[in-house]
Formats: sequence, C-alpha cells, structure tokens
Amino acid sequence: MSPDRTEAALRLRRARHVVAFTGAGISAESGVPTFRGPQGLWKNYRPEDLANPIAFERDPELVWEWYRWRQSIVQGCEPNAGHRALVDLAGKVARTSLITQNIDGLHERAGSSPVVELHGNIWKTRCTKEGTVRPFQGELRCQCGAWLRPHIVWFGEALDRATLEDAFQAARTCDVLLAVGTSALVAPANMLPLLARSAGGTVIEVNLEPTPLTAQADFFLKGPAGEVLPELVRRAFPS
Ligand code: BV8
Repeated sequence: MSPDRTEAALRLRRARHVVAFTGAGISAESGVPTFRGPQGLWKNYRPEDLANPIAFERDPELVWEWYRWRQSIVQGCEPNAGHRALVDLAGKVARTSLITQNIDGLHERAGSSPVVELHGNIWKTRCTKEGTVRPFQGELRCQCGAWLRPHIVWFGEALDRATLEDAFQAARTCDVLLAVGTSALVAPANMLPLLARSAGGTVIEVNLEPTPLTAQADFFLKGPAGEVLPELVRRAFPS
C-alpha cells in the first residue's frame, strides 16, 4: 500500500469523529449514472432543462418523465462495496456522520443510518401546495389536487437550512472527512471539505480523477470507491 494510503488509514484509525461526504461517484459501481461523466445523466439533458423549478412549472410531465426514468435505473441497482465499507466504518469509529449529495437512497439500503441527504431523495414526493412529504407511490397529484413534485433540491433552490447547518457543524467538528466520488462542483455542498480542513480536520479524497478539491485535500486516493474504501477500512482496522 502506498505511504499515502498507510498514513490515511492511520488518520482514520485515530479519528473519534469521521464525516463521510459522498457524491454520485460512490453509486457509479452500482450502475447509477453520474452527472458529469461520459455516461453522465446530464449528457442527455441540460440541468436547466429539467432539474429546476421553472422547468417543473412549465412542464411537470416532462420533469416527472425524467425522474421516473431515473427511478427505474436506481430500482435495478444494489449498494456496492463502497457503500458497505462506510457501514463497516460506522461500526468501528466512535462517531460517524454520513452526508450525501445523492438522491438514490443506496446508503440507506446498504444499512447506513442516519443518512443526511443534502439534495433530497428520488423516492420521496412533496405536495406543491401543502408541502407534505411522503414516499412516492406512483401518483403525481396530491389528494388536494395540486401537483406532487420530487422531494429533491433543484438548482437555484435553497437546501433545507437545518440540514445544511447540521452538515456544516459535523464538518467543522470532525477529525477526518472522507470526500468520496464527488466532482466538488456543486455549492453549497462542496463547502464541507473546506470547512473540515479549516477547522483542522484531515480531508481524504477518493476519486477516479483529481477534482477542484484535490489541491486542498490532505490525501488523494485515486481509484474506484468500491475498491479504495474497503481497503482503507481494512487497513485502518485490521482486526
Ligand atoms: C443554491 C438534485 C442558493 C437534482 C442536485 C456558479 C458558481 C458556483 C455556484 C453556482 C453558480 N451558479 C449557480 C450556483 C449554485 C448551484 C451550483 O452549485 N451550481 C454548480 C453546477 C455550478 N447550486 C445550487 O443551485 C444549489 N442551491 O445554491 O441555492 C439559494 C439560497 C437561498 C435561496 C435560494 C437559492 C442547489 C444544488 C443542488 C442541485 N441538485 N441534485 C437531481 O439529482 O436531479 S446537484 C447534483 O450534483 C446531484 O445531487 C449530485 O450529487 C451533485 C453533485 O455532483 P456529484 O455528486 O459530485 O456528481 P458528479 O457526476 O458531478 O461527479 C461524480 C464524481 O465521481 C466525479 O468526480 C467522478 O470522477 C467520480 N467517480 C465516478 N465514478 C467513480 C468516482 N469516484 C470514485 N469511484 C468511482 N467508481
């Protein structure tokens, strides 16, 4: 194992509080398309076309068609070794906070709990009139007659304030922040690693390629999350 990986494993072993901050890359090996890769979701559509409130206002059916298509992809996907490694890690560290940008629900299906979903969940809907959040059950209209929308944070929409503050607080107080499978392009989520670093935490990035975060990270572990994370956890907690 490279000295970097050995040292990163040592930091993880010593940590009392670890934040796992994940993006679409951790679900890639499960078959969920990422946003900004050659197979990227946005390849077929531009975010401004679909993942924003104006697009929904203009054509709710089209937006729902896109999300139903994405649900059908996620439905056929299983959590992978990367998701499971974070479940293992949670059993070995005094405190872990799992904060994801993903909306696919795979961390929960892997057994992680609680999971902070910064951008919502593709399996939940919200009534556009009453604001009630409930599991998706196939209907696109609320009993009150108003449209149901995906309970997802679209571009240009604010994240839930309390959720974001909790996430920021976790980043500020952790000893290690693992940034896994994120291009670190989307704000304000991409502030988490920087908050951890400025508060003296160690930032370990796991990605196939460098990102705008890499220069700020203490460790850049290049490789697929489904291989790097299990190896890192095994190395940190050999017993
Ligand atoms: C807000 C839900 C304010 C929708 C999503 C100009 C500059 C800076 C910021 C802005 C700007 N213009 C606008 C903004 C703000 C904007 C933003 O950040 N835009 C970016 C694109 C520039 N942000 C917002 O609009 C946010 N809201 O700012 O509100 C406000 C305040 C008050 C009042 C009103 C408004 C809302 C952002 C949330 C948008 N919703 N998702 C949906 O999913 O349909 S974001 C979307 O991107 C997903 O959630 C995704 O998770 C997220 C981030 O992407 P990643 O997860 O990082 O995925 P990506 O494909 O990009 O990268 C994958 C990575 O994995 C790659 O690095 C790849 O190398 C790696 N990888 C691939 N395979 C593997 C792997 N790594 C390891 N192993 C592998 N096997």
